[in-house]
Amino acid sequence: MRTDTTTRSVRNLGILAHVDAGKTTVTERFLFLTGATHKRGEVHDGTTVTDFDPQERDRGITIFAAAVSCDWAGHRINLIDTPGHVDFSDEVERSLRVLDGAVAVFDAVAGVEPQSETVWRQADRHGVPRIAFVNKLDRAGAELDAAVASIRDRLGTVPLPVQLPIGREDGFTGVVDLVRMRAYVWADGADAFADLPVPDDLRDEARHRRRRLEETVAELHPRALEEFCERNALSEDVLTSALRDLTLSGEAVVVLCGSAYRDRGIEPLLDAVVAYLPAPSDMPPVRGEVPADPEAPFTALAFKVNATATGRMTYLRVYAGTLGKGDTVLDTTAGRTERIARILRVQADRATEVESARAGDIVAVVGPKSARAGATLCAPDAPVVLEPPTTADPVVSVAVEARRGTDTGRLAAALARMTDEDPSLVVRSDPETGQTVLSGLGELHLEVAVEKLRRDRGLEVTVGRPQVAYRETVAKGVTGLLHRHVKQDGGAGQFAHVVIDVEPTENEEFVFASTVTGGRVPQEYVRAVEAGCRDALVEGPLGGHPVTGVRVTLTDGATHPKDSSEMAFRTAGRFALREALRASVMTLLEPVAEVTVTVPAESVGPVLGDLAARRGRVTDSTIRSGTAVVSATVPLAELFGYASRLRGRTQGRGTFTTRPAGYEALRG
Ligand SMILES: Nc1nc2c(ncn2[C@@H]2O[C@H](COP(=O)(O)OP(=O)(O)OP(=O)(O)O)[C@@H](O)[C@H]2O)c(=O)[nH]1
Ligand SMILES: [Mg+2]
Repeated sequence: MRTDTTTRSVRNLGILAHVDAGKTTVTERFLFLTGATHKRGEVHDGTTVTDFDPQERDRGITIFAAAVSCDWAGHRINLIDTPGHVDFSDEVERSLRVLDGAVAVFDAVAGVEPQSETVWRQADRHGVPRIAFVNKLDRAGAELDAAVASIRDRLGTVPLPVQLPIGREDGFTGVVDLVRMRAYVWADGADAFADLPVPDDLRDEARHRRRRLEETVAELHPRALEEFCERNALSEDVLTSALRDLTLSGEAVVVLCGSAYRDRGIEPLLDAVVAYLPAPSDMPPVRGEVPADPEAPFTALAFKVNATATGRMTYLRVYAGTLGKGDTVLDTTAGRTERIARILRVQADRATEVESARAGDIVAVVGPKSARAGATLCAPDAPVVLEPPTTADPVVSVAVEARRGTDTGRLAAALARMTDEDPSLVVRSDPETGQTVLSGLGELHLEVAVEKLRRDRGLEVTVGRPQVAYRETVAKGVTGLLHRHVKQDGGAGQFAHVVIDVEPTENEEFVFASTVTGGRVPQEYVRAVEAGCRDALVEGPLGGHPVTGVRVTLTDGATHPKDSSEMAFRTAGRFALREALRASVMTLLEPVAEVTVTVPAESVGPVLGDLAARRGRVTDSTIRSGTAVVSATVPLAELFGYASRLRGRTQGRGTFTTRPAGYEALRG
């Protein structure tokens, strides 16, 4: 394959982290230092480029993934600043699907936090190579070594620190680069950092750490090992290329450090992005699908849809080929062709029009009217379907209603558009009450959605109390349940007999097996029974909730030479499982969350009492230098309103984070 210089010099990366670690601030500094912007915005002033939504500015958090680009050292960096709050992890998932690499940002005081671990695992699943940036080294209590240890212990990876901080906390002024063995110092008020020899008092420590870095790299990398054995040291060249290889293979993670807020350590981080993270052409062809070749047929994945005042923007990651303005493309997901009216290079809330986009690019297009997030757009004569990003199941719902009856239609349209933009939001109408129910990933997710209806669409809505999504599972099953489906309705009769066993499974999945012998039930009917069982799982006997964690075994059955059909067996399967579930001992499951509460030590008593009252189970509790950290699993239903309650009990000094922890039997 020929080398394409354009594709080689692109870096598509995401900035990932726990809430508040400093992703948006790092992004802002990238834009400033590369000359893409002319002033530094601050999150607390509501002036950053990527947190441009009014709600983001008010709340001081990122809610929507924002795409920006900048140029550094002859490379084009397309980057996506992602939200850290757990309720928006679907936004992170969609971004990860189209990225080639990531910078994981950590707080130097807290180290690896719950959501850092979640996004790390997400990136693992997508095979996205990453480098780590330990931020906020200027804060009191910041400790690079402790953060590195938590990366090793909690993320189970091999951290490779390539820098040594100069100065501590407020006196943190720079870093020693252990690859080049130079010191970079950022003086207050200076335009650029000084590139200096390693200071005398750090020379021994720097040599010692360089040695450890070389040893670790040599253990993991055959060519480095060869040189290390020959020369008892690694050259800068071999070390750099080994660090790149180890990053791409995910065997180890390069760790840099700094303070984004104080503008320290950002230029070396940009250098590391270029040096270690992959170009589109370095990645396995879209994880096995199409090679990153601009001459190949056009193939792109829509990962974000945004309905703006100027029209519907569809964000694309182009994997192969070249897209020109005016081209017609096929949306294989929806099965329709769309014309590309405009191609835009996006800078957060601004965009410049371009004539074309090629393999490796991230752009937005105007024209497609129906492509949803996750759709594949491709050349009409070379149809492909790329794997869409997965969407998490909603766990919290609220009933929404337009305050003015005349707004009902507008509300429905606005909700439909919102679920197009964010597939983790689901709208349905409650069959019993007729109410419109909006479901999402958490209380904040829904609060933001409702606020968006108010602000962007001027809709006044009444919102019901949040409810959690329950599930049902089998505690004790039944064996030998026989269902006879025989129906004579004028035409051809329907005949199907099935016998099933039902048991609980270990995890939450549905397992189906057949032990029928002697061809008593032909294979196509067995498949029909399985489909019928899946139909029955939609509504359990306890309260009509989805059923999980069931193993169904088809043990026997009977057919009729004339009157059997797949349809008859599917219906029989559905009724058989429905009856079997009614006869089984069923358990109601509710979503639970892992909660980590950080409070002043003197408030720990009331906080523990409150968690117990919320049916929480404390799993860990530590007190260190006046601060208590309590971990607990708590039913999600009990966490509504917890934020304000905690603030009240701790005079505003308590904070907490949550992380979904699956489903558990309803706690008494
Ligand atoms: N002391 C200190 N504060 C920082 C640093 N970097 C960021 N902050 C502050 O930390 C807060 C959170 O920073 P953000 O950049 O919004 O963090 P984020 O990771 O984008 O947060 P979310 O998008 O909401 O998950 C802001 O008040 C920043 O000013 C740093 O290096 N040192
Ligand atoms: Mg942010």
